[in-house]
Amino acid sequence: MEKIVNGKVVKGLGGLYEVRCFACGAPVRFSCRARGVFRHAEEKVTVGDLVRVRYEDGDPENTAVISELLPRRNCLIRPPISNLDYLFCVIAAARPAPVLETLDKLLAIAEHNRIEPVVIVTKADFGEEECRRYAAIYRDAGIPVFCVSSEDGSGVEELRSYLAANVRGGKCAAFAGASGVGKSTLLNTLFPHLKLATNTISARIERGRHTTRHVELYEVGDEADCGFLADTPGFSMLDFMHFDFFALEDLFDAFREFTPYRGQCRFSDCTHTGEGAAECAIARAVQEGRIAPSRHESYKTLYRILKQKKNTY
Ligand SMILES: Nc1nc2c(ncn2[C@@H]2O[C@H](COP(=O)(O)OP(=O)(O)OP(=O)(O)O)[C@@H](O)[C@H]2O)c(=O)[nH]1
Ligand SMILES: [Mg+2]
Ligand SMILES: [Zn+2]
Repeated sequence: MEKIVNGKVVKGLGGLYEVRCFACGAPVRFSCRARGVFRHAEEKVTVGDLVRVRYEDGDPENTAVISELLPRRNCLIRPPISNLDYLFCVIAAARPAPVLETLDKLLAIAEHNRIEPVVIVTKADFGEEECRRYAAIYRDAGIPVFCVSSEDGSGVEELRSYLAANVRGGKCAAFAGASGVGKSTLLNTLFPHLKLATNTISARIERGRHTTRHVELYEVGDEADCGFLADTPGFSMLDFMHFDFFALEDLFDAFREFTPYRGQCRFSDCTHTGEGAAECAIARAVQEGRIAPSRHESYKTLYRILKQKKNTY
């Protein structure tokens, strides 16, 4: 007899998906392919997707297929994952040196998709001073920040408590950021049973070696009330010119600390890209230390790219 159950895609490699099912009997995880209807790009099954799995009772191993993709709340391009509640944006205090512009782009993508952003500064043992400086920028912006070290364990318990309180009850989160910042190492520190592969960073270029190659969701917390947490491959840039993360019109709202100043500039069509504190409430806030200069720089860079894109296409 044919059966249909709902599940969550926790891994996808070479067209083979692992689906964790909720309301099913004996088999809790299915390994299956998607039915032909999903061949269109926009219909491609992604880790984090909620799907329906169809199988023949008695032979689920050989007959299970993903027969339907259920509506998504959000779907990111980089890292490729759907239905996120939290995005943990990971930078290292040093080695590799953080690129705040890339971090700000990632945070903006999370905001735009209504995913709660959290910043993690790893390798605190490499520089407490740097840690504090980066943490201040994001805390002042109203984003939760954790400074941790997998080397000496500092900050790990605090992050573990945050995860236990928030990433539960089916909630879904991902660690994202540049290669070598220590995403997999930190997941291993928090959840030793995961035993994820990690690698040293290149001494010559002080960058990671792209050790993690696929997105995978792991069940964390109490079994009866678990959440899902993904490790993802590192990336070095977010190309707003060639990927449609969001449009120029969405930019302002993607910087949460800007929104209290909405409508307070002298001209209603202010682009907030100038330095004139008399005209622009954002420029004034930067000058008076209420918005971090680096955040305004990232905004201006994104403004330029999205404006050029709008004029080109
Ligand atoms: N000193 C120090 N080293 C760390 C810390 N966390 C990670 N590392 C080291 O950083 C290197 C890279 O760590 P990974 O966990 O593989 O980095 P990743 O972010 O998963 O990298 P990709 O999978 O390539 O995206 C390893 O040599 C780790 O031992 C830390 O808190 N302190
Ligand atoms: Mg990794
Ligand atoms: Zn302005």
